[in-house]
Amino acid sequence: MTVLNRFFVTTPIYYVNDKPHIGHAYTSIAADFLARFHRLAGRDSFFLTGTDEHGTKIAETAAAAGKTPQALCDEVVEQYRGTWRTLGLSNDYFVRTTDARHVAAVQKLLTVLNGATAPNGREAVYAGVYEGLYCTGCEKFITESDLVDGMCPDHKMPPTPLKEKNYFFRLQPYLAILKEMVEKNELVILPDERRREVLGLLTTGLPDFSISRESEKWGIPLPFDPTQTAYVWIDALPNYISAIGYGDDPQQFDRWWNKAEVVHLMAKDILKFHTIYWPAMLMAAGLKLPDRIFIHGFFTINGEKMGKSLGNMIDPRKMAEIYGADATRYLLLNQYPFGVDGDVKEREFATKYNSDLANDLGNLVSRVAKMMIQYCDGVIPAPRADVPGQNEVMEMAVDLPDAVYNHVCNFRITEAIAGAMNLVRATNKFIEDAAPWKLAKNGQQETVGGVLYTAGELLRIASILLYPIMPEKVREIRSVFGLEDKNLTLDSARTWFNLPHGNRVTLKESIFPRLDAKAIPMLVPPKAEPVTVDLVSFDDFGRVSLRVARVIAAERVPKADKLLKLQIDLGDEKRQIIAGIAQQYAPEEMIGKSIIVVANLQPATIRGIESRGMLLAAKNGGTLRLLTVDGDIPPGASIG
Ligand code: ME8
Repeated sequence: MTVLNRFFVTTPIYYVNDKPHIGHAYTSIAADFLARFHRLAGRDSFFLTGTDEHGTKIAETAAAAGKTPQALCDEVVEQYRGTWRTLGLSNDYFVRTTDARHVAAVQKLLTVLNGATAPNGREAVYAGVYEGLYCTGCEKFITESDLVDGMCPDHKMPPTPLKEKNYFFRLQPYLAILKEMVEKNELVILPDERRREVLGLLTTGLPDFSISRESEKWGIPLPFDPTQTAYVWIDALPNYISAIGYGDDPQQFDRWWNKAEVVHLMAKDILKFHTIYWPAMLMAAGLKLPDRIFIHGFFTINGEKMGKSLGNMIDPRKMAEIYGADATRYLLLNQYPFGVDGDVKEREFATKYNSDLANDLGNLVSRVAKMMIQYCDGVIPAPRADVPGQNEVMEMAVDLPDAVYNHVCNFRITEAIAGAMNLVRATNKFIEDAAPWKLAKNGQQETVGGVLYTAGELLRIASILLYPIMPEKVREIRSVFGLEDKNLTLDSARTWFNLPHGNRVTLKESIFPRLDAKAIPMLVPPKAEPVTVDLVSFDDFGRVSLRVARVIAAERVPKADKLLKLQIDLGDEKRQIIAGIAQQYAPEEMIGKSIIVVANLQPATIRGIESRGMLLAAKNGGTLRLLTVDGDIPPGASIG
């Protein structure tokens, strides 16, 4: 394969039925990493992302929220844009399928497809009737055999039966051609496991697919039959060409589609659309195919599929509030090798942050800077040839930029980052071994300078290699040593003794402050422990008197940090109870609340104070919430 000096990378365009989660962020950060790295290497790069805004899923979500689909899209798209800004994405364009530019390009493509002839001599697009089960969650037809207990296994909802006129794309005649292209790696599908999966699909054969819907109105009308709406996938896939001028800018389109290496990134959930439907559509339209399609891993959270209903979707912006944007990028892309499915364990974020970023990288920066300030009057010292250990560490570093870039070119993102971090660790070891503090004690001032220069030089090289994953932090690191952005290039990482001696060193604060893992709020709440109970009879339950009580006064119990003493009104009497809620509720918050108490509990003495009754609360791990009564129920009312 000839490597074109232009690189065009895309993410899927994400559905706007909900705000982004770390699965979306994972693909987007990976694309950003690749685009930034290729730019470092001098490749002209274009990074595209955006949102998928048409179709039944969006229309239904909008209706449920009492909004027009466009209003919902306009709202959620800002969540995406905001999140990508927070995470420092350097996308060159953001495509929305509701943009007039995109709509015009899709209509142009549909017109071309409608006039196209398939390789078997028949028309590529034809009208027919579709009858089947439609899952709105997947935005696709599914078969009876896909269902589990009558529901779509991915979306846990029953599909809708549909029978309507549709236009179809004649896929059959393209399958053999596509298979040959995949076999010959003219269309590269990675990793190999996914390539084999695609070859399997191409061998067993797939039916023609429908490209329009009669029943859905939220979408792009077919130019040759406006009673029909383009199927959401037929509308979405062409974003990859509409965004670079397919409809309106032939020069730009030629530059980024025909004369660039085109790479699509995604997870396995949308493999078939990208590796079969999209290439077949492109062939029918007489357009070039993408060059490489990379299917990265799909991940679960603490062993479960991420989903709104499970309440385990991690918001990347919340993650960035805790760890910082660049560390979030680092932590997400380092969860497991790019291309391999895995489980995200939130507890490991803090451990990895502290070990890799606070200890290895952050400490290295402060160490080198502090020693330059202490031993070299706050300026970068001059290099020296006779520094102990220098040759060994230089040998490791000399080929590293190319080795790391080779990983990048082959989507081995995790290995690329590990390569840069190994240089950080090797630099730490070099300093430990050379022990400049000992040399300083022995009066070997010039060698101290030489050691620190080499350490700074290694750090400079590491900073370039780490820039694509942590752009802002790397800028901070480089500003400590007065390094200029214009030298953020792979060539500069390949060139030795580029650290300008004489530069002033300024260390303000720690680049990656250590985090106290225990103090970090969990983004995914722990699951409620399963509660096992013995069955009780109706009569047993009837013996418990549950009543509404109003809190009249509340105070803390001295020397008991969990207890509150409450005076309560039970309608016909006033009582005192002791409750273990002081860590969750302040005394003043309690006053006036209508709570539920077990009124006929035997009195007890707690810390020498009498308690006559017990209030009810829901507990989950360390979280505790009172049961209260909503509305106008007077104190004393019984609960049944
Ligand atoms: O499918 N692990 O949009 P979408 C890893 N609009 N990546 C994940 C992930 C997870 N658990 N969850 C989501 C659509 N992703 C269509 C695409 S493109 C022409 C139209 C990432 O919002 C991953 O990239 O459901 C996946 O393929 C994509 O989000 C699906 O995003």
